[in-house]
Amino acid sequence: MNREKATFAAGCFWGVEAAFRATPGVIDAVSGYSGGHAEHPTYEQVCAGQTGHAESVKITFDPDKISYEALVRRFLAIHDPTQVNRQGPDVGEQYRSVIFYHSPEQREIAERVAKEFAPQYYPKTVATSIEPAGIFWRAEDYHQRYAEKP
Ligand code: MHO
Repeated sequence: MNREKATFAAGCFWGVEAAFRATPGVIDAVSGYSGGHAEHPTYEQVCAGQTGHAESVKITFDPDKISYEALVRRFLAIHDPTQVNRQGPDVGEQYRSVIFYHSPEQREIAERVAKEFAPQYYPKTVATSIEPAGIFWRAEDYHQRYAEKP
């Protein structure tokens, strides 16, 4: 089986992880922190805005079952990409909207799809930033599969 990675930030990672886990072709989804500067960030530090990280979800998918483009479309569908440094009730830089690309091909697809979607949001603009994937810090166990907890 082929495996590829994709990383997205779209607000609180609990819901983002659950949405991607429920997407056919997704093999695994992990909640964590990306796009910041500190090492081994904790949830408390990220929430306090001390580290610059975004709550992110790293996805492993089977590209024969779902394309990267379909994942980007899913990402746009599950949150409001026009919100700046917030997502619904969650406010702060850690909730910003980001596509962390893992290859030049992913970058090209992300930019094309984001541009294609832009008119749909007019007069608002798409705030999603498209950045190279750097270090992904896995979040505390407590945050994994959080949406499945009773
Ligand atoms: N408002 C949410 C944010 C959680 S999410 C993991 C809460 O604290 O319940 O950032």
